[in-house]
Amino acid sequence: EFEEARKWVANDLVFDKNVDVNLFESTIRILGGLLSTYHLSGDSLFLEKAKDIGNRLMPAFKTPSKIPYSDVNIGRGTAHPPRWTSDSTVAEVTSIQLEFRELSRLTGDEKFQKAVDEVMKQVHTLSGKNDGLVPMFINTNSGQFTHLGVYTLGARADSYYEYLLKQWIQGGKKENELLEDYMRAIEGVKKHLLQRSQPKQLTFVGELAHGHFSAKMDHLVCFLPGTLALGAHNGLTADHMKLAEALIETCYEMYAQVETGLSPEIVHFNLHAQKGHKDVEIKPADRHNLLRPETVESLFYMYRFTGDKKYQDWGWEILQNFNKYTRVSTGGYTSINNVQNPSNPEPRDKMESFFLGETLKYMFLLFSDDIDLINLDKYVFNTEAHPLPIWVPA
Ligand code: DMJ
Repeated sequence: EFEEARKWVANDLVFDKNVDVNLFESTIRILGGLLSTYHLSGDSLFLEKAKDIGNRLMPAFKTPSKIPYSDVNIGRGTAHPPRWTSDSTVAEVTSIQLEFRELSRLTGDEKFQKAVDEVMKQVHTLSGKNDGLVPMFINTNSGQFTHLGVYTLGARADSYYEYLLKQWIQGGKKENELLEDYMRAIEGVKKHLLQRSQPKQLTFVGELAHGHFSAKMDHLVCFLPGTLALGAHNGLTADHMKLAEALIETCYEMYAQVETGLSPEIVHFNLHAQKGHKDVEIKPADRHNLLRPETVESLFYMYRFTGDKKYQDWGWEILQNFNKYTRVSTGGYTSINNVQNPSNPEPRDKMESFFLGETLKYMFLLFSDDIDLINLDKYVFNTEAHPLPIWVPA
Protein backbone atom coordinates (compact mmCIF):
# COMPACT_ATOMS: atom_id res chain seq x y z
CA GLU A 1 0.00 0.00 0.00
CA PHE A 2 2.88 2.35 0.73
CA GLU A 3 4.35 1.71 -2.73
CA GLU A 4 0.99 2.36 -4.32
CA ALA A 5 0.66 5.64 -2.40
CA ARG A 6 4.22 6.63 -3.29
CA LYS A 7 3.43 6.17 -6.96
CA TRP A 8 0.42 8.44 -6.57
CA VAL A 9 2.53 11.11 -4.86
CA ALA A 10 5.21 10.85 -7.57
CA ASN A 11 2.82 10.99 -10.54
CA ASP A 12 -0.41 12.64 -9.47
CA LEU A 13 0.26 14.94 -6.51
CA VAL A 14 0.73 18.21 -8.39
CA PHE A 15 0.51 21.52 -6.53
CA ASP A 16 0.67 23.80 -9.59
CA LYS A 17 -3.06 24.39 -9.55
CA ASN A 18 -5.24 27.48 -9.54
CA VAL A 19 -6.98 26.68 -6.23
CA ASP A 20 -7.48 28.44 -2.91
CA VAL A 21 -6.41 26.35 0.06
CA ASN A 22 -6.48 27.03 3.80
CA LEU A 23 -2.95 27.70 5.09
CA PHE A 24 -3.42 25.87 8.40
CA GLU A 25 -5.20 22.78 7.05
CA SER A 26 -2.69 22.41 4.19
CA THR A 27 0.25 22.82 6.55
CA ILE A 28 -0.84 20.31 9.17
CA ARG A 29 -2.23 17.72 6.75
CA ILE A 30 -0.14 18.01 3.55
CA LEU A 31 3.18 19.59 4.60
CA GLY A 32 3.14 17.72 7.94
CA GLY A 33 2.26 14.43 6.24
CA LEU A 34 5.01 14.79 3.62
CA LEU A 35 7.70 15.74 6.16
CA SER A 36 6.73 12.86 8.39
CA THR A 37 6.73 10.39 5.50
CA TYR A 38 10.15 11.68 4.48
CA HIS A 39 11.50 10.92 7.96
CA LEU A 40 9.90 7.50 8.24
CA SER A 41 10.86 6.36 4.72
CA GLY A 42 14.06 8.33 4.02
CA ASP A 43 12.75 8.82 0.47
CA SER A 44 13.71 12.25 -0.92
CA LEU A 45 10.61 12.39 -3.11
CA PHE A 46 8.60 13.40 -0.04
CA LEU A 47 11.02 16.18 0.91
CA GLU A 48 10.88 17.57 -2.64
CA LYS A 49 7.09 17.63 -2.48
CA ALA A 50 7.22 19.20 1.01
CA LYS A 51 9.49 21.97 -0.32
CA ASP A 52 7.13 22.56 -3.22
CA ILE A 53 4.00 22.96 -1.09
CA GLY A 54 5.92 24.92 1.59
CA ASN A 55 7.05 27.48 -1.02
CA ARG A 56 3.58 27.74 -2.46
CA LEU A 57 2.10 28.51 0.98
CA MET A 58 4.60 31.32 1.72
CA PRO A 59 2.60 34.15 0.04
CA ALA A 60 0.16 33.87 3.00
CA PHE A 61 2.73 35.70 5.15
CA LYS A 62 2.82 38.79 2.89
CA THR A 63 0.48 40.91 5.01
CA PRO A 64 0.88 44.35 6.62
CA SER A 65 1.41 42.76 10.04
CA LYS A 66 3.18 39.52 8.95
CA ILE A 67 0.34 37.62 10.65
CA PRO A 68 -0.65 35.29 7.77
CA TYR A 69 -3.91 35.30 5.83
CA SER A 70 -6.10 32.23 6.13
CA ASP A 71 -6.15 31.35 2.41
CA VAL A 72 -3.59 31.00 -0.38
CA ASN A 73 -3.91 30.30 -4.09
CA ILE A 74 -1.11 27.79 -4.51
CA GLY A 75 -1.03 28.15 -8.31
CA ARG A 76 -1.12 31.93 -8.58
CA GLY A 77 0.92 32.76 -5.48
CA THR A 78 -1.70 35.13 -4.07
CA ALA A 79 -3.20 35.11 -0.58
CA HIS A 80 -6.23 36.66 1.07
CA PRO A 81 -8.34 36.57 4.23
CA PRO A 82 -11.91 35.17 4.15
CA ARG A 83 -14.30 37.42 2.14
CA TRP A 84 -16.09 38.86 5.18
CA THR A 85 -13.13 39.91 7.40
CA SER A 86 -9.42 40.69 7.55
CA ASP A 87 -9.06 38.54 10.68
CA SER A 88 -7.27 35.19 10.94
CA THR A 89 -7.97 32.50 13.53
CA VAL A 90 -5.48 32.44 16.41
CA ALA A 91 -5.17 28.63 16.49
CA GLU A 92 -4.52 28.61 12.73
CA VAL A 93 -1.67 31.13 12.67
CA THR A 94 0.00 29.59 15.75
CA SER A 95 -0.26 25.92 14.73
CA ILE A 96 1.89 25.82 11.59
CA GLN A 97 5.20 26.30 13.38
CA LEU A 98 6.34 22.68 13.92
CA GLU A 99 6.07 22.04 10.18
CA PHE A 100 7.68 25.23 8.81
CA ARG A 101 10.49 25.07 11.37
CA GLU A 102 11.25 21.50 10.35
CA LEU A 103 11.17 22.46 6.66
CA SER A 104 13.84 25.10 7.33
CA ARG A 105 15.98 22.64 9.24
CA LEU A 106 15.83 20.09 6.42
CA THR A 107 16.33 22.50 3.52
CA GLY A 108 18.76 24.93 5.17
CA ASP A 109 16.49 27.75 3.97
CA GLU A 110 15.61 29.84 7.01
CA LYS A 111 12.73 31.80 5.43
CA PHE A 112 10.14 29.21 6.51
CA GLN A 113 11.15 29.29 10.16
CA LYS A 114 11.55 33.08 10.18
CA ALA A 115 7.99 33.57 8.97
CA VAL A 116 6.39 31.38 11.65
CA ASP A 117 8.72 32.48 14.48
CA GLU A 118 7.69 36.08 13.76
CA VAL A 119 4.05 35.13 14.45
CA MET A 120 4.96 33.55 17.81
CA LYS A 121 7.12 36.54 18.73
CA GLN A 122 4.24 38.93 18.10
CA VAL A 123 1.62 36.81 19.88
CA HIS A 124 3.95 36.49 22.89
CA THR A 125 3.83 40.25 23.55
CA LEU A 126 0.26 41.06 22.50
CA SER A 127 -2.21 42.58 24.93
CA GLY A 128 -5.70 41.15 25.29
CA LYS A 129 -4.67 37.87 26.97
CA ASN A 130 -6.28 36.80 30.21
CA ASP A 131 -3.73 35.04 32.43
CA GLY A 132 -2.16 33.46 29.36
CA LEU A 133 -5.48 32.64 27.66
CA VAL A 134 -5.79 34.05 24.14
CA PRO A 135 -8.78 35.43 22.19
CA MET A 136 -9.91 33.55 19.07
CA PHE A 137 -9.09 36.11 16.33
CA ILE A 138 -6.15 38.23 15.23
CA ASN A 139 -6.19 40.97 12.62
CA THR A 140 -3.84 40.65 9.63
CA ASN A 141 -3.56 44.46 9.17
CA SER A 142 -3.01 45.60 12.75
CA GLY A 143 -1.51 42.40 14.16
CA GLN A 144 -3.76 42.84 17.24
CA PHE A 145 -6.23 40.39 18.77
CA THR A 146 -9.86 41.16 17.90
CA HIS A 147 -13.23 40.12 19.39
CA LEU A 148 -11.62 40.40 22.81
CA GLY A 149 -13.02 38.88 25.99
CA VAL A 150 -13.93 35.36 24.84
CA TYR A 151 -11.69 32.50 25.99
CA THR A 152 -11.95 28.83 25.05
CA LEU A 153 -9.68 25.80 24.75
CA GLY A 154 -11.95 24.61 21.91
CA ALA A 155 -12.44 25.68 18.30
CA ARG A 156 -10.19 28.52 17.05
CA ALA A 157 -7.84 28.51 20.06
CA ASP A 158 -7.11 24.82 20.86
CA SER A 159 -3.85 24.03 19.11
CA TYR A 160 -2.25 27.39 20.09
CA TYR A 161 -1.74 25.79 23.52
CA GLU A 162 -0.68 22.43 22.07
CA TYR A 163 1.99 24.02 19.83
CA LEU A 164 3.49 26.14 22.63
CA LEU A 165 4.49 22.95 24.41
CA LYS A 166 5.34 20.97 21.27
CA GLN A 167 7.60 23.66 19.77
CA TRP A 168 9.44 23.84 23.08
CA ILE A 169 9.94 20.06 22.93
CA GLN A 170 10.85 20.06 19.22
CA GLY A 171 13.58 22.67 19.80
CA GLY A 172 15.23 20.78 22.67
CA LYS A 173 13.48 22.64 25.54
CA LYS A 174 15.52 25.81 25.10
CA GLU A 175 12.98 28.36 23.91
CA ASN A 176 11.88 29.76 27.25
CA GLU A 177 9.20 32.14 25.98
CA LEU A 178 7.23 29.20 24.61
CA LEU A 179 7.39 27.40 27.94
CA GLU A 180 6.48 30.55 29.86
CA ASP A 181 3.43 31.14 27.67
CA TYR A 182 2.39 27.49 28.07
CA MET A 183 2.75 27.44 31.85
CA ARG A 184 0.93 30.76 32.20
CA ALA A 185 -1.91 29.51 29.99
CA ILE A 186 -2.42 26.34 32.04
CA GLU A 187 -2.60 28.51 35.16
CA GLY A 188 -5.19 30.61 33.29
CA VAL A 189 -7.19 27.46 32.51
CA LYS A 190 -7.14 26.48 36.19
CA LYS A 191 -8.16 29.95 37.35
CA HIS A 192 -10.91 30.75 34.85
CA LEU A 193 -12.13 27.67 33.01
CA LEU A 194 -12.09 24.63 35.33
CA GLN A 195 -15.29 23.54 37.07
CA ARG A 196 -16.86 20.32 38.32
CA SER A 197 -20.10 18.85 37.05
CA GLN A 198 -22.97 17.13 38.84
CA PRO A 199 -23.68 14.43 39.78
CA LYS A 200 -20.30 12.76 39.09
CA GLN A 201 -18.01 15.68 39.99
CA LEU A 202 -16.27 15.53 36.61
CA THR A 203 -13.57 18.15 36.11
CA PHE A 204 -14.21 19.96 32.83
CA VAL A 205 -12.90 22.96 30.88
CA GLY A 206 -15.65 25.50 30.17
CA GLU A 207 -15.55 28.86 28.37
CA LEU A 208 -15.43 32.48 29.49
CA ALA A 209 -17.29 35.23 27.58
CA HIS A 210 -16.94 38.77 28.90
CA GLY A 211 -16.65 37.55 32.48
CA HIS A 212 -19.48 35.00 32.22
CA PHE A 213 -18.62 31.32 32.63
CA SER A 214 -20.33 28.85 30.31
CA ALA A 215 -20.31 25.10 31.06
CA LYS A 216 -19.80 24.33 27.35
CA MET A 217 -16.98 22.05 26.23
CA ASP A 218 -16.09 21.17 22.63
CA HIS A 219 -14.86 17.64 21.92
CA LEU A 220 -11.80 19.45 20.50
CA VAL A 221 -10.77 20.33 24.09
CA CYS A 222 -10.03 16.65 24.71
CA PHE A 223 -6.56 17.17 23.19
CA LEU A 224 -5.68 18.81 26.53
CA PRO A 225 -5.20 15.76 28.79
CA GLY A 226 -2.72 14.32 26.26
CA THR A 227 -0.82 17.60 25.99
CA LEU A 228 -0.70 18.02 29.79
CA ALA A 229 0.60 14.46 30.15
CA LEU A 230 3.26 15.09 27.50
CA GLY A 231 4.38 18.20 29.40
CA ALA A 232 4.58 16.28 32.68
CA HIS A 233 6.60 13.54 30.91
CA ASN A 234 9.00 16.29 29.82
CA GLY A 235 9.63 17.42 33.36
CA LEU A 236 6.83 19.90 33.98
CA THR A 237 4.92 19.84 37.26
CA ALA A 238 3.21 16.63 38.41
CA ASP A 239 0.07 18.75 38.93
CA HIS A 240 -0.37 18.75 35.18
CA MET A 241 -0.51 14.95 35.22
CA LYS A 242 -3.17 15.01 37.95
CA LEU A 243 -5.25 17.39 35.87
CA ALA A 244 -4.71 15.21 32.79
CA GLU A 245 -6.04 12.18 34.70
CA ALA A 246 -9.17 14.06 35.75
CA LEU A 247 -9.82 15.49 32.29
CA ILE A 248 -9.38 12.24 30.35
CA GLU A 249 -12.03 10.68 32.56
CA THR A 250 -14.38 13.54 31.65
CA CYS A 251 -13.62 13.04 27.95
CA TYR A 252 -14.38 9.32 28.30
CA GLU A 253 -17.69 10.17 30.03
CA MET A 254 -18.56 12.40 27.05
CA TYR A 255 -18.77 9.09 25.15
CA ALA A 256 -20.02 6.76 27.87
CA GLN A 257 -23.00 8.91 28.93
CA VAL A 258 -24.41 9.04 25.38
CA GLU A 259 -26.87 6.54 23.84
CA THR A 260 -24.48 5.38 21.05
CA GLY A 261 -21.39 5.54 23.28
CA LEU A 262 -20.02 8.21 20.92
CA SER A 263 -19.34 11.81 21.91
CA PRO A 264 -21.20 14.70 20.30
CA GLU A 265 -19.27 17.67 18.89
CA ILE A 266 -20.14 19.84 21.91
CA VAL A 267 -21.48 19.08 25.39
CA HIS A 268 -22.83 21.22 28.22
CA PHE A 269 -22.15 20.06 31.77
CA ASN A 270 -24.67 20.26 34.56
CA LEU A 271 -23.44 22.45 37.40
CA HIS A 272 -26.38 21.56 39.67
CA ALA A 273 -27.69 18.12 40.51
CA GLN A 274 -31.14 17.40 39.05
CA LYS A 275 -32.98 14.14 39.49
CA GLY A 276 -32.63 11.86 36.46
CA HIS A 277 -29.99 14.09 34.78
CA LYS A 278 -26.49 13.00 33.87
CA ASP A 279 -23.44 15.28 33.88
CA VAL A 280 -23.55 15.66 30.11
CA GLU A 281 -26.35 17.51 28.27
CA ILE A 282 -26.51 17.76 24.48
CA LYS A 283 -28.22 20.48 22.42
CA PRO A 284 -29.90 19.37 19.16
CA ALA A 285 -27.48 21.44 17.01
CA ASP A 286 -24.45 19.76 18.64
CA ARG A 287 -25.30 16.07 18.42
CA HIS A 288 -23.15 15.15 15.41
CA ASN A 289 -19.91 13.18 15.53
CA LEU A 290 -17.22 13.85 12.90
CA LEU A 291 -14.97 10.87 13.84
CA ARG A 292 -12.68 13.27 15.68
CA PRO A 293 -9.47 12.01 17.32
CA GLU A 294 -8.88 14.11 20.45
CA THR A 295 -10.06 11.64 23.09
CA VAL A 296 -8.24 8.62 21.64
CA GLU A 297 -5.20 10.84 21.14
CA SER A 298 -5.21 11.65 24.85
CA LEU A 299 -5.91 8.02 25.75
CA PHE A 300 -2.76 7.07 23.82
CA TYR A 301 -0.59 9.54 25.77
CA MET A 302 -2.15 8.49 29.09
CA TYR A 303 -1.51 4.81 28.41
CA ARG A 304 2.06 5.44 27.24
CA PHE A 305 2.93 7.38 30.36
CA THR A 306 1.01 5.42 33.03
CA GLY A 307 0.66 1.89 31.64
CA ASP A 308 -2.84 1.85 33.15
CA LYS A 309 -4.87 -0.62 31.07
CA LYS A 310 -8.14 1.19 31.72
CA TYR A 311 -7.12 3.66 29.03
CA GLN A 312 -6.82 0.84 26.50
CA ASP A 313 -10.20 -0.50 27.62
CA TRP A 314 -11.84 2.89 27.15
CA GLY A 315 -10.29 3.21 23.68
CA TRP A 316 -11.46 -0.30 22.77
CA GLU A 317 -14.99 0.58 23.84
CA ILE A 318 -14.92 3.70 21.66
CA LEU A 319 -13.61 1.70 18.69
CA GLN A 320 -16.45 -0.82 19.06
CA ASN A 321 -18.93 2.04 18.94
CA PHE A 322 -17.32 3.60 15.87
CA ASN A 323 -17.62 0.17 14.25
CA LYS A 324 -21.23 -0.20 15.29
CA TYR A 325 -22.55 3.22 14.33
CA THR A 326 -20.20 4.79 11.78
CA ARG A 327 -18.80 1.94 9.69
CA VAL A 328 -19.99 1.79 6.09
CA SER A 329 -20.58 -1.75 4.82
CA THR A 330 -19.12 -0.98 1.38
CA GLY A 331 -15.93 0.49 2.85
CA GLY A 332 -14.79 3.30 5.12
CA TYR A 333 -16.48 5.14 7.95
CA THR A 334 -18.73 8.17 8.06
CA SER A 335 -19.57 11.18 10.19
CA ILE A 336 -23.05 10.91 11.72
CA ASN A 337 -25.71 13.50 12.55
CA ASN A 338 -27.11 12.06 15.76
CA VAL A 339 -25.15 10.31 18.51
CA GLN A 340 -28.35 10.08 20.56
CA ASN A 341 -30.21 7.78 18.20
CA PRO A 342 -28.76 4.24 18.07
CA SER A 343 -31.49 3.03 15.71
CA ASN A 344 -30.73 5.79 13.20
CA PRO A 345 -27.52 7.78 13.79
CA GLU A 346 -28.08 9.42 10.35
CA PRO A 347 -24.90 8.75 8.37
CA ARG A 348 -23.58 11.80 6.47
CA ASP A 349 -21.52 10.05 3.75
CA LYS A 350 -18.41 11.98 4.72
CA MET A 351 -15.13 10.76 6.24
CA GLU A 352 -12.61 13.43 7.24
CA SER A 353 -8.97 12.62 6.46
CA PHE A 354 -8.17 13.03 10.17
CA PHE A 355 -10.04 9.79 10.87
CA LEU A 356 -7.26 7.88 9.09
CA GLY A 357 -4.46 10.35 9.87
CA GLU A 358 -5.26 10.66 13.56
CA THR A 359 -8.14 8.67 15.06
CA LEU A 360 -7.12 5.25 13.72
CA LYS A 361 -3.41 5.96 14.10
CA TYR A 362 -3.80 6.86 17.77
CA MET A 363 -5.99 3.75 18.29
CA PHE A 364 -3.26 1.61 16.71
CA LEU A 365 -0.61 3.18 18.97
CA LEU A 366 -2.87 2.92 22.04
CA PHE A 367 -3.24 -0.84 21.57
CA SER A 368 0.51 -1.40 21.25
CA ASP A 369 2.94 -1.89 24.16
CA ASP A 370 5.97 -1.06 22.03
CA ILE A 371 7.23 2.34 23.18
CA ASP A 372 9.57 2.44 20.20
CA LEU A 373 6.58 2.53 17.89
CA ILE A 374 7.09 6.30 17.62
CA ASN A 375 9.15 6.93 20.73
CA LEU A 376 7.90 10.11 22.41
CA ASP A 377 11.42 11.08 23.45
CA LYS A 378 12.45 11.14 19.80
CA TYR A 379 9.35 12.39 18.00
CA VAL A 380 6.69 14.98 18.53
CA PHE A 381 3.33 14.59 16.79
CA ASN A 382 2.02 17.57 14.88
CA THR A 383 -1.64 18.42 15.44
CA GLU A 384 -2.66 16.08 12.61
CA ALA A 385 -0.79 13.13 14.22
CA HIS A 386 2.20 13.25 11.85
CA PRO A 387 5.38 12.53 13.84
CA LEU A 388 8.29 14.95 13.39
CA PRO A 389 11.74 14.45 14.94
CA ILE A 390 12.74 16.21 18.14
CA TRP A 391 15.86 18.14 17.15
CA VAL A 392 17.86 17.17 20.23
CA PRO A 393 16.41 13.85 21.38
CA ALA A 394 16.56 13.02 25.11
C1 DMJ B 1 -7.58 18.08 13.06
O1 DMJ B 1 -7.41 18.70 11.84
C2 DMJ B 1 -6.53 18.56 14.04
O2 DMJ B 1 -6.43 17.68 15.10
C3 DMJ B 1 -6.83 19.96 14.56
O3 DMJ B 1 -5.91 20.35 15.56
C4 DMJ B 1 -8.23 20.01 15.12
N1 DMJ B 1 -9.22 19.52 14.20
C5 DMJ B 1 -8.99 18.25 13.53
C6 DMJ B 1 -9.46 17.04 14.32
O4 DMJ B 1 -10.54 17.20 15.10
